[in-house]
Amino acid sequence: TTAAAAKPRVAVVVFLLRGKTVLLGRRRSSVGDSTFALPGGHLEFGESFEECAARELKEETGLDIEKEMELLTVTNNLFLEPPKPSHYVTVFMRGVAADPDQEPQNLEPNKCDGWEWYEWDNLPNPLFWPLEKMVRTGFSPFPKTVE
Ligand code: 8DG
Ligand code: MG
Ligand code: MG
Repeated sequence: TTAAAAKPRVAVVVFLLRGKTVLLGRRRSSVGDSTFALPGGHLEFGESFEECAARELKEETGLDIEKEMELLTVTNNLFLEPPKPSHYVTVFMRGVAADPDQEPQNLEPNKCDGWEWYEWDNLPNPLFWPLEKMVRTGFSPFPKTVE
């Protein structure tokens, strides 16, 4: 498909927080290969954002997430790189693991090198650029604390 014939798609990704850390994995994909990204994937027909986030997290890491999630932001991302230009409206959710002792598994090793917890002020490099762009503008997925 050419970029003009293709349609924008909706992706839902999730900041899974554990203490001061967030879950990231190094991508294996034609889009953003070898960069660190959040768990997530394509919104399926009829799904809520929360359902999609929970399903993708489970498929990719085996982890369960608390039902209460927040929608943090939405960004518009154009990936013009060949061979397959794509356009995603990416919905960023936030949630916490249902069981803090549950460890992530790399359930899709063809798509990811493995999942690790990273501190927000010590993130790995390079980040997947939609995420990098947010970090550079000062975005944080952690709830604001009252001074
Ligand atoms: P699926 O078949 O499981 O539905 O898809 P997937 O293989 O899990 O898709 P994905 O590439 O992980 O996510 C879909 C798109 O979401 C990805 O191509 C670009 C967009 N996206 C962002 N930021 C992030 C991010 O931090 N993580 C992930 N996984 N995708 C992201 O714009
Ligand atoms: Mg997926
Ligand atoms: Mg994915």
